[in-house]
Amino acid sequence: MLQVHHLNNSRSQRILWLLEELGAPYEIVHYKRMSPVPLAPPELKKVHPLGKSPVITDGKHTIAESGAIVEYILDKYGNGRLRPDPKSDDHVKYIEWMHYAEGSAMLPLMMHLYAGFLGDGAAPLRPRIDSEIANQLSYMENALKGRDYLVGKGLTGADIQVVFVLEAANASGVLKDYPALQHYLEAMQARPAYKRAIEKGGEYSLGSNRRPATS
Ligand SMILES: N[C@@H](CCC(=O)N[C@@H](CS)C(=O)NCC(=O)O)C(=O)O
Repeated sequence: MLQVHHLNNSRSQRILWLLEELGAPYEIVHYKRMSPVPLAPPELKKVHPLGKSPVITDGKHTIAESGAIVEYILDKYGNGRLRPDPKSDDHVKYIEWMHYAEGSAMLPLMMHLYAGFLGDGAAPLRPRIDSEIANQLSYMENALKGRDYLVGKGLTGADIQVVFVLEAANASGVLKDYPALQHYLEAMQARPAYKRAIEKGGEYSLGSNRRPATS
């Protein structure tokens, strides 16, 4: 059976949510962030050399990187659900959002997190980080204004990718000025499958990762 190697307070919450939306069978193998520095425990490196989460194992496959995992699961268990028809224009937009979440949107938020550890020493970096966060959040805010989903008229894997970004932004306190993003995030978090995934995954509080040398 498909196993999700799930780290508390992490991106692997996405994968649990996806599997709950699909009603696909899976098992969770739990890993707990270490203390006082909340990195992943070394056991995760036995599953995949990067030692990060999410990682899934399914038969002969071990797959890291959440976007790749979402696509693999949709290919194998989706039966056409949660992504647009591959021949449609929406599919082109879907691919763009899928890659955008980790490829562009997360970077300034991670820089914000790390800069926070440096205190005043990070002052020269702040304007660049803040303007890039505003650039990314404004882009998503405009895309979601008046819409329930990023692409088409229903949930897709791209929403699942982007929602983690917004949760990270929220935990950093930078989502206040973006009403469409807040509304979208609340609607996603109210979905029954999202809530089931939270119950099964256990602790999920991204604010608790805000200590030195974590990701
Ligand atoms: N781009 C990767 C990022 C994976 C990643 O950095 N995961 C974090 C959790 S959100 C992690 O495992 N951090 C623990 C560590 O680095 O020790 C993905 O989307 O899967």
